[in-house]
Amino acid sequence: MSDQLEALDPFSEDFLSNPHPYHKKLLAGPPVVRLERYGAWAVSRHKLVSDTLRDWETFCSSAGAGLSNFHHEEPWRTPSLLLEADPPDHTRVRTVVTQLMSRPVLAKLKDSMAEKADTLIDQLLDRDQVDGVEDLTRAFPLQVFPDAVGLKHPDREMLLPYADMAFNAFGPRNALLEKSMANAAPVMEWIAEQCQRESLTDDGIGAGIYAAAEAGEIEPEQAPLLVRSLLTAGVDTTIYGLGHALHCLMRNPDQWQLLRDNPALARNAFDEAIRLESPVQTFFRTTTRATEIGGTAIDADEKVLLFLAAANRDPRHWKEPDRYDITRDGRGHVGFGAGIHVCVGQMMAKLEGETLLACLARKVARLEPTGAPTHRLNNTLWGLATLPVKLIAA
Ligand code: QZP
Repeated sequence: MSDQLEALDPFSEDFLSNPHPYHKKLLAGPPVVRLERYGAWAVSRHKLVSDTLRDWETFCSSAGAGLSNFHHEEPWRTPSLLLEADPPDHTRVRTVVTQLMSRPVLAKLKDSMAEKADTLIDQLLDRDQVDGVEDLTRAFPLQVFPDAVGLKHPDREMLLPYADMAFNAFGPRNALLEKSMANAAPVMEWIAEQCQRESLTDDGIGAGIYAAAEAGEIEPEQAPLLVRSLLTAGVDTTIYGLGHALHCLMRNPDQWQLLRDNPALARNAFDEAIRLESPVQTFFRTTTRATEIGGTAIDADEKVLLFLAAANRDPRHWKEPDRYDITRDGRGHVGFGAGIHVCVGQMMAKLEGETLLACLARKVARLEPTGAPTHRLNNTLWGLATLPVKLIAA
């Protein structure tokens, strides 16, 4: 059993296209598994994943949050000031971004977001051919998040191939990564341009980052890199999460009915989809010193792969872990990470989720599947490419 686990390739097509049976095997196995082919350690149990994420002094991020160890390998892009940094460097920039994603900022976005959801859903009601992903769960974040950042450019599609590259790049140099990087140069150039002050409106989160630089809270050259963080991490993650939420509601008519009866459950319905399907399946930390996890000794400068998705279904922690239950108390799930690097945009993501699902609950009587969904493979992200559906108006 343990030998089998050591031969696992969590970045193979086989694993990525149907991860849950593998997560079950990992959860039933020893607390830590040596992944021979990658020379990394893998952790899946909820307690160990959560504890590891919180111990940033032993499990650092500055050597990269992917398989590649920045102490030994050149990063594919300038490292992120947020994700790929440790205190004290991390702390200053994180504080600025936290404030720009806080409750008062989100409160101001709420009404316009709800209007955009309204308009979008009205266009789809009773249409025969709707792709739940393309027309709804991709279209919505692709509009509202860049709007919140203040991106002037009207065409946001380029954000998708960029995110595909970034999230594949946390894994090994396999065919998935090669394919997404095939046309990297123009995409990277476009992104870099959108991160400049001139590409941003005066009233968005991006302008807020530049204002923080003017106020001396961060260095001027850090501003475009922080905008880059928002554009990298803020769109595709939510797209995958919303796709899962819609799919979960389609597969669980009882939960859809609960949501229709009480649209106030929309926020939890979204968060529960994040727990159950975990759009961000995995990422890595690097040991700063010799340590142990669950009794297994681990040297310094080793990569540790954290299976967020497995932890989110660990039966040691969750009752009926495989059940989609929109009334569940999901606190403690690690779908947004945990500790000092916990998703800084999670309130924004939840606002988007709450807004779209509540609007659906009010306007749609039934979600009728009209074909089989397809998955989109990525070394880090798990989600749908297409989801044929008919939205029967209420
Ligand atoms: C990606 C960045 C799940 C995380 C690995 C998502 C993520 C967070 C931050 C950045 C990129 O700062 O570029």
